[in-house]
Amino acid sequence: MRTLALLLALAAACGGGHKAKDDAPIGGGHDGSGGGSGSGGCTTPPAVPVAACTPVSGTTVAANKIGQVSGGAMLATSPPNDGRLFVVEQGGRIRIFQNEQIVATPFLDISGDIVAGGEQGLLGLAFDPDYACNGYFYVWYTLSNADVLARFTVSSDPNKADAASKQVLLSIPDFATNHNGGMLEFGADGFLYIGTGDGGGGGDPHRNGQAIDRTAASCTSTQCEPLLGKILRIDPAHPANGKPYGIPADNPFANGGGEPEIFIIGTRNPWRWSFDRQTGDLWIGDVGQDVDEELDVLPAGQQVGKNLGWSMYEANRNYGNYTPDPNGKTFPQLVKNHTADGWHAIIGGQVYRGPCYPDLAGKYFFTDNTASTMSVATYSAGTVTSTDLAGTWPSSPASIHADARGELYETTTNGSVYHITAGP
Ligand SMILES: [Ca+2]
Ligand SMILES: [Ca+2]
Repeated sequence: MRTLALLLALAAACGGGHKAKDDAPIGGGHDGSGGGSGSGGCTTPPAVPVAACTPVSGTTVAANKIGQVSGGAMLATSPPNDGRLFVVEQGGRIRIFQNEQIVATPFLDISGDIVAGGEQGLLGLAFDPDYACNGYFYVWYTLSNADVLARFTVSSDPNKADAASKQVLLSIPDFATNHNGGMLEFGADGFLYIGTGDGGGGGDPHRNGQAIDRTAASCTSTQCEPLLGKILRIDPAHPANGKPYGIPADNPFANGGGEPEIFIIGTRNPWRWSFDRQTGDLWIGDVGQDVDEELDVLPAGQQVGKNLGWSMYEANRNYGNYTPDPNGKTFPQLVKNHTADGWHAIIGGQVYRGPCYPDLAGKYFFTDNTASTMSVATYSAGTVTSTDLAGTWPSSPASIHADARGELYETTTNGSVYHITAGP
């Protein structure tokens, strides 16, 4: 399975989050999320307006380091329309960059309340589509035996969260330290999407990837957990039926047949993924087992209930846990091989939709935790075309993700934060 270096490298890798609204299609009103269930009529301006930039032409890409945090930098993201960049430290703190300068005092510090190290820690962050009005943000972190989704609220100081405001929305039992998911993002529908890993160990020993129904005979072992190995979707703005969130009406099992939070089935460790803010297409980097890393693209309108195959398939290959049945499975758009390509843990990214480098528009940037490439892909008519850019790029990447504007930032497991830029 994976090398020690890889494990150390990224909790991300094997293991396995979201941000909220800032990922939603940009046209939607709140920086991302568009209009969904949560977005009422919030008209409060953001705490810090977004910085303007003079557009620069050209497609010569660079990674411009803007700063450093402590430990692993898991993700960079922003509240809707807000000029600040929030960086997730694996150890449990969230740091703010303003005008690409780090703010001395952490926004949040929950390092005493989580388990971090290896693939564990504070792994994901998403801001509510109505953050400017309600101050809600969502984090994903690990305990020794669970993966937790919690909501916090900002304090009266816009650069400080209220650490006492924590409300746990989900706590999913998890039997192993690796494969903990961690990407969170609000869609244009206003719902919160949550990526979970298969729990870990290796080879999906409890067959969580394909498990959908807790009461099914195939899921009666004590460590079968159908909410693992999935992308979940919930409605935090409308709690219902005794849960601190609602279930979107068109979730595949909203009316039975499986766990109602499930949205996409059969992921191994979808560590980093995002929506294209312009098209609504969902780009998922799902970390592979022994042979292949995979990139899945689910076009807008073709996402509900899709089954990405794990652990019946690793990418396009029969993994061996089941009699293979391609019926109803969605196979990857792009595969990177451990031997031929030197990829060992794909780091999903985001489609560039920012204002500063217009010639990058529509290009998806992604990488691999071991190969440390700068890879660029486009999607058209069901086909992904990709290339690895020449040059030396940041080592041990953990994420590539957008701020409120759609500018892309790369973070690494050694704590570096880079703005992806372009020029002639
Ligand atoms: Ca785990
Ligand atoms: Ca797959």
